[in-house]
Amino acid sequence: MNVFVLTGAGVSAESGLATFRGKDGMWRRHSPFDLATPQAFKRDPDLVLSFYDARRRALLAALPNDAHRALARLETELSSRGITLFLCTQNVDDLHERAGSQEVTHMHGELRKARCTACDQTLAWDGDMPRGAACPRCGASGSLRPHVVWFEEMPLHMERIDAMLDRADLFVAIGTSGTVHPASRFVEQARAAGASTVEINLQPYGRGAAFDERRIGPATRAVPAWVGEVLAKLDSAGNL
Ligand code: BJW
Repeated sequence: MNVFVLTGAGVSAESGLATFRGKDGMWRRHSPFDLATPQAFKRDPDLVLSFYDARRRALLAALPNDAHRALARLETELSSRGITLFLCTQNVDDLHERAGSQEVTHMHGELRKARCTACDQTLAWDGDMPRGAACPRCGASGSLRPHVVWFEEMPLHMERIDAMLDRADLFVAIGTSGTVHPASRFVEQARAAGASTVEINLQPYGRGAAFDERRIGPATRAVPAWVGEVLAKLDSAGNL
């Protein structure tokens, strides 16, 4: 049995990290075309690096919440019963890992890493990113960028994600607006493979018809409640 969990910015909102498209979302205050495209980085690297420096500082001050912790517990409990939980996040934060999740697939990259555009190596990076600095691995100058996936770039780990969607028995989307391709199509792909589908969100997501079940509420309440029910069902029936 395989469980596929997709998380988005809403799972980290109650840890104090802004979402993108909500009322106080980042894309309400800034245009993604100025901050999250390869062209924006080429045009004004200082603006883009400043945006990511501020977000990295906010991330270092943030803590995982009860939703992150419930998903870490679910992974442990399922794994002890021989069930795989594949946790795929669109988030660039590391709050799932800090809550105890062991396997996290970051399809849009990781804020606490830098990548060299010359040698393609990634490096742990917790400070502000220097402007025009040389890559410590290959020495190329001005080649470091945040290890995040911008619009028009290919998300990471797609082969593995597709394989896990195709074998999912249960698909759960948590705190994502479902507006960004390719994550927006995951629910249909999992459903076509025969998975039951659940959405957990503060408000219903546009692709409602693709979900068998919807749970509306803040992630810190709705996710622990859903995890508790899944585990209780497993203990009584032995399957999901
Ligand atoms: C709560 C809550 C609480 C709040 N509890 N819930 C036209 C031009 C150019 C490109 C395109 C185009 N049309 C389509 C495209 C493709 C484009 C795309 O989809 N654009 C659309 C926006 C139109 N996609 C891409 O370019 C992607 N690449 C690509 O498609 O490559 C080709 C390809 C082909 C075939 C296969 C595979 C690929 C790349 C997308 C990269 C996205 N990058 C960003 C920035 C990452 C770095 C960073 O963090 O800065 O990723 S954009 C941003 O959106 C970020 C997020 O991961 C992503 C998704 O957002 P998310 O997580 O859903 O957040 P929100 O804010 O939208 O929603 C929050 C939700 O939480 C809401 O529903 C709330 O209700 C809820 N919520 N509080 C529970 N407490």
